Amino acid sequence: MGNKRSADGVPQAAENFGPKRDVNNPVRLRQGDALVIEDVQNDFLPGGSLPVPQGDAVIAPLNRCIAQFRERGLPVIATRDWHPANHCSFQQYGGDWPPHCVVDSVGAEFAPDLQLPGDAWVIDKATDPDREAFSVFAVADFARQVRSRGIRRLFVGGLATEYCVRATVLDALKHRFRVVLLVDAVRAIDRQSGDGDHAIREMTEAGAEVWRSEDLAR
Ligand code: VGL
Ligand code: ZN
Repeated sequence: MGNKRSADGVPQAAENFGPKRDVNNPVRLRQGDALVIEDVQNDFLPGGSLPVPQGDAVIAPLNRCIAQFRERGLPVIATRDWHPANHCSFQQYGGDWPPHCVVDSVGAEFAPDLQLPGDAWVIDKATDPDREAFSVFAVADFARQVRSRGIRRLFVGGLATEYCVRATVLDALKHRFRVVLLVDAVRAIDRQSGDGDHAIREMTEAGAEVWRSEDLAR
């Protein structure tokens, strides 16, 4: 038994913790906004080595967001889980996971259907064999670089809700960025039923706003 889902598979917590959606009051993108796409890589999709259930469902909403950010000349940041073959998070090296997203493998490539712009800012993380790093803020200098580009608000989607998305969102808030969680553009591994919804609750309690991709003003 999985936990409860709305018909379109969007995490149930979205209904409980999201804003009261008002079609007359959509989120307006502005200077200082950036889109952050977490780890939409083949290994996290159905058929990959660490598949997130319905992981491929994030691609369509993310493509809509990419188009909107592009139209306004706003930056798109895409992260990659980018592990050496002997990474400590792999079971054979004492970690929790099957090997996944190994540097330069097909599994580590971005999903082919993800319409990343040519000038997307690609950030590799968890590249050190001895250190797990879910958050993109674990990458040296990331916060300073983002801030130096005038970015103050991050719209975050991708995989997986309770690992990389959660860690990145909580770190972003600690670094005093505003954060919008794109709730229809995330999916959870849910090793324990409810992990994803619990993570959404933690993110909102820490100060993230929750919106859906279609709530971005046209
Ligand atoms: C992730 C588990 C292991 C993630 C990465 O991107 O959320 N999860 N490595
Ligand atoms: Zn990983």
